[in-house]
Order: sequence, then structure tokens, then C-alpha cells
Amino acid sequence: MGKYKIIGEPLKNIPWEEKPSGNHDVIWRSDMNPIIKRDLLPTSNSIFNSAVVPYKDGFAGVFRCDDKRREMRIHAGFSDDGVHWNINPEPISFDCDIEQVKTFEYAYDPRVVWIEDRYYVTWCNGFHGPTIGIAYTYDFKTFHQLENAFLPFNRNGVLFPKKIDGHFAMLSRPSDTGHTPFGDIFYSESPDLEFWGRHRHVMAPRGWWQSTKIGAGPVPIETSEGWLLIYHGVLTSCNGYVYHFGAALLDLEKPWKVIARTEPYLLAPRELYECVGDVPNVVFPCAALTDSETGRIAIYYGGADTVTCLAYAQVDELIDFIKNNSKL
Ligand code: BMA
Repeated sequence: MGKYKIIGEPLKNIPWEEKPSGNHDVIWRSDMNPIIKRDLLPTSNSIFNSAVVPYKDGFAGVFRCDDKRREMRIHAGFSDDGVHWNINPEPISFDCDIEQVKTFEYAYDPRVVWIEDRYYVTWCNGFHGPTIGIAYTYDFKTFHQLENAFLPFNRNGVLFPKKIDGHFAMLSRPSDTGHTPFGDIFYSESPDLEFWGRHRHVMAPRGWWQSTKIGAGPVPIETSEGWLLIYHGVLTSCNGYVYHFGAALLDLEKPWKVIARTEPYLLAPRELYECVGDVPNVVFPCAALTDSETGRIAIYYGGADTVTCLAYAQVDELIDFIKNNSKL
């Protein structure tokens, strides 16, 4: 048994590679990166910022595939090992009986989460500007779209994997219509996934790698030490935005309360596939798999808005790092 506990299911077949000896980082990259190349589909310009979950004996996911018109769409996909993926060539077509909602303009940066009895997908949904779309599925074949969570403009809507104090809970990042040179993480709750309120401020940008804006990444991971939130932080260089990721621990019962937050980043764009692509210098985490038995965490992230990559962390080491390198 490790020092800290991931509160969740075991996942024996979690993708995993040991940390290379001599690597002193808390998060290390897969040798197989990028695990999904930009042209996996004949029509795809890029496949990145995508979300995966355990499904049956393997894995399923929702993938951001920008096509060769550069239109942003999300597609379902399946995998036996979490590394090699079959992505449907056709984008998800949502069942939706809400007149205004069903005619959305674009869809990107999905997250997927199991809550109680089904999988929910949230994504950045084009509705007169970006806002947070929500749908649910049981089988990754049929998707039922619900009301958008918020007014535009908003991005990085990430649901918690269970109700908190009896309500659904979501992190989000109010934004603008463009590339948003600001952004804090907020918390909101809902009795029914339709009406959202009780908005709370969670974290603001702060210094260096997270000085321009921050946004929730993967679905928060429940641990004995709090909700483990991996998030992206952006700095503005003379060459544009640079996306990193860091992590925080949030209070289990009142998740808008930050317990600890990394002062140094955990991963920065360094490899060629993170620095060269449609948008250079971007690592953008959108999903994490966990194994409660071994404390292994596999993180899926987009590289340079072009490809999908995998990185790993060990829960004891990651939480110790957050606690020992925290500045609130
Ligand atoms: C954000 C989103 C992300 C993207 C990032 C970097 O605003 O569009 O999808 O990864 O910018 O370009």
C-alpha cells in the first residue's frame, strides 16, 4: 500500500511505462508519443485534446478531430489497451430535442466522466461563441445532448465524478470569443445538470508559467488528500501563448477551497511534438486514468494542437510534490 489513496476502482490494464532511470520529474512521457498521430483519419488535420475512460474490458474515448476544412468536431473511439485507438471516421451526431441547442456550430476539447450510471461528455460548444456543452451516453454510440451549462463565453467545463453535497459539480473557465488573455477557474453546482448556480471562485492565474490564464484539465481525481486537479497554465511569451501543466489539491467537501498548488510546473512543452505543430508550445491535458491499487496515473494530453500524447505519474510522488512545492 502506498502513502496516499486514490479513491476509485482498480484498473489492472492501465497503460504504463516505468519512469526512465535518471529522470527526476514527477510526470514522465510515454516513449510511444505521440500515441495518436494527426492523420489517423483520412479526413483529419489533427487529433488532440481528447478524453478517454475505462470501458468494458478496454477503453473508450471522445476525440477532438479537426478536419481538413479546419472544422472542429468530436468523434468517439475505442481501444483495447488505451494506446492504439480506432476512432470513428464520422463525428458524433447528438440526439437532441432542444431546438436551439441541437444546431451547434463546433465542438472541441472534450472531457468524459462516469457519474453514477452513465458517461457524461462535456466540451467547448459553439453557441454564438464558446460555452459548455453536455451530453450523456451509455455505449459511445448514441449520445443525448442536454442544455448547455452556461451562457457564452466559457471553456474547459469539467464535471466532478460524483455529486458533491447532493449536487452535480463542474469547474469552468469563463472566457471571451477569441483566444482569451485571462482566465480563472470557477466551481458551479446543479441539481439536475440543467440549472447551474452557487458559483464559487477556485483559483486565479498567478506568476510565471500560470500568469495569463489557467483551466481545469482532466476530471478531478478523488484521493485521501483531496481532489487532485491537474490543470493547464499559460504564459504569454514574445512568441505567443505557452501551455504547461501543474496540479492542485482541492478540499473534498468544498472543492472551491484550494489546499495546495504547485509553484513549479509539472510538464512544459519540450519535445518536438509539443513544440512543432499547428499551435507550437502547447501541452494540454484532458483526461487521466487511475489504478487505485498501484497508484498509477496515465495522463492524456494534446501536443501542439496537433497530436495526442500520454504521460505518467505515481500518486504518492505527485501528491508529495504538490504539498512540498505549494504556494497558495
Ligand atoms: C485554447 C483552446 C485549446 C487549445 C489552446 C492552445 O484556447 O483552443 O483547444 O489547445 O487554446 O491553442
